Amino acid sequence: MASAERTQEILKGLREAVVAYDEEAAARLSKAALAEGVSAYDAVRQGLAAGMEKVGEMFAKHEYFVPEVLLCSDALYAGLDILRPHIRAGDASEVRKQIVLGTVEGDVHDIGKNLVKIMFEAAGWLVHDLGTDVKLEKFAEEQARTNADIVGLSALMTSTMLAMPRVIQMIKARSPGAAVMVGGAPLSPEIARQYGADGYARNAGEAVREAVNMLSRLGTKG
Ligand code: B12
Repeated sequence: MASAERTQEILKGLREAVVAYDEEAAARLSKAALAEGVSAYDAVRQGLAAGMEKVGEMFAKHEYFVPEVLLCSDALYAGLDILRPHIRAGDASEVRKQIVLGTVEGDVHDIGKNLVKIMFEAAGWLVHDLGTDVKLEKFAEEQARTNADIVGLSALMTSTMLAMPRVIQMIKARSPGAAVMVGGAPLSPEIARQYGADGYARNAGEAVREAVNMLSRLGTKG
């Protein structure tokens, strides 16, 4: 069992490895976490995911650009692949929640959607990723098939985001209890409300927190 100081050292190292897009260090420290008895869940949440949140902030401040963000996510995945099999159900209330995620029809932008996916996976959620250019009815079908708690819709264009209200209606008609969250650069909290979405998050760093808040606000699940 690692001492408190050693645990903090490993968690800090994991955060720094993601920010420095150092895949080798992320993998090495993830193995060290397991070998020394640091909880895999803490290593993901307080290590890798916290590092990725920092990367999101750096992206927002134009300190990092898309290529760096992608390299950081490679480092995050290098660690996540090692730690994920060791996360035990019940480690946290978020574990085993499910989200259907995709970019709406006509839109092929997926860098942001993939970052959102990473953050949910890092928090232990099961993500059903439908990819990009997703046929509108597919979101409701997949939600009904999986009984996912949330459907997350992404759009990066002012033209494609216009389909969101229809998608939300289709989901609600089929499963009134399912919550819908929207995101993407042209969206805003006001547009999300107008569209009938239950939640909105500005970036991947805020998405999981907002999803958890949304579910407890709605009181349907979670
Ligand atoms: C990279 C990029 C591309 C790449 C996409 C590669 C890929 N695999 O994604 C390529 C080259 C393919 C591309 C193509 C096109 N693009 Co483009 N593209 C961009 C660019 C430069 C960056 C987008 C990006 O990845 N940002 C980085 C990520 C991290 O940020 P993000 O996507 O906003 O995601 C964050 C949040 O929005 C949020 N989020 C995102 N989704 C979700 C979902 C949920 C549920 C939640 C909670 C949160 C959330 O969290 C994310 C992470 O923090 C933008 C310009 C810009 N600065 O935004 C233009 C841009 C989006 N593209 C644009 C256009 C017009 C096009 C094309 C039509 C160009 C053309 N003429 O061919 C095609 C469209 C093809 C299509 N049918 O979709 C326009 C859209 C204009 C508009 N307002 O409608 C933009 C804004 C450029 C511009 N200024 O004109 N593009």
